[in-house]
Amino acid sequence: MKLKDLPDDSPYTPGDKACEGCMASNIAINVMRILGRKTIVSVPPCCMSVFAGIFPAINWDVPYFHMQFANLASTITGISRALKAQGKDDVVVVGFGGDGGTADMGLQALSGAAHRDENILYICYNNEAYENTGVQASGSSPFGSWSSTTPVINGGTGNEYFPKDIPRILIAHNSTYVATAATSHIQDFINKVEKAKNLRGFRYIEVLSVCPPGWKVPTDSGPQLVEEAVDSGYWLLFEYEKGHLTINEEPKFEGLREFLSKQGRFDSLTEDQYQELETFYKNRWKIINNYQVNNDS
Ligand SMILES: Cc1ncc(C[n+]2csc(CCOP(=O)(O)OP(=O)(O)O)c2C)c(N)n1
Ligand SMILES: [Mg+2]
Repeated sequence: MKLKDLPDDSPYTPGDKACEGCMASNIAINVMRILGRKTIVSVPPCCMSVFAGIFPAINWDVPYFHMQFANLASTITGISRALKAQGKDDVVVVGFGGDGGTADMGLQALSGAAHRDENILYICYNNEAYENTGVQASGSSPFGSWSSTTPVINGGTGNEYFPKDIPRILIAHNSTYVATAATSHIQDFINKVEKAKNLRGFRYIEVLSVCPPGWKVPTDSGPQLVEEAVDSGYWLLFEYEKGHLTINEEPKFEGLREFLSKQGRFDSLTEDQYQELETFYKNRWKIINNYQVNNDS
């Protein structure tokens, strides 16, 4: 599907209660424009479950289940299996999870579903912290970043840990489809959601999601920051399908310092921390690039 053919209708209706400039809201609208109305949705506790409201003032215009933190993947597995028992194969069962719910609290259920190759689509909107409850660091938060649990006051240095690589963990499960996406590369984003919609088995897409209050950035800076994240190698774009990994956009490795310096959460970054970050992103790229190089060997 080309961008110009994207239907205006979204089963996630606009006009939610998300913060100004929230990218998660935009991701929900656009993913649902592609998935369409034969879709069942589940969302665990996270910003998205809050800003979409509660019944009857809710933005989901398709069947929707709000579940507990740890069991998004098992919830959508149950729905998917119930549909199978009814002989229905044309309904997409999708879960939208935040990075905290995905990389930390829901990881066990996610791993189980990936291992069993359950027929589900899991979209992780990664805003790199537990934003909804006041910006606590998650397993996806970047090294050196401020959060309310990794303070930079009183000699603190921000987050001491590097983010978990959930796509790579799921590739190691030999999952049916694992991809990363960015709203700046919208055709690539559409292609991936459409592909995932039409495949059967375990499908996972992780999308970078700028959170202006959590990242301490202006509310209109999200689209530009995502582009810079891809250019600088901070956010890689690739997809893994049937044992093959494809890199969709080679990072230019330009502008990492500028990208970080635009975000208040990195205000206290030292030069040593910056060097560590740069090395981390370059090494991660080498690992992913090797997956592609080794495809046919
Ligand atoms: C078991 C449990 N612990 C804690 C909470 C409180 N809680 C609700 S939303 C949330 C943050 C979720 O973070 P993430 O999954 O990254 O989504 P985001 O808020 O960033 O959109 C937390 C900690 C909860 N609902 N349930
Ligand atoms: Mg989050």
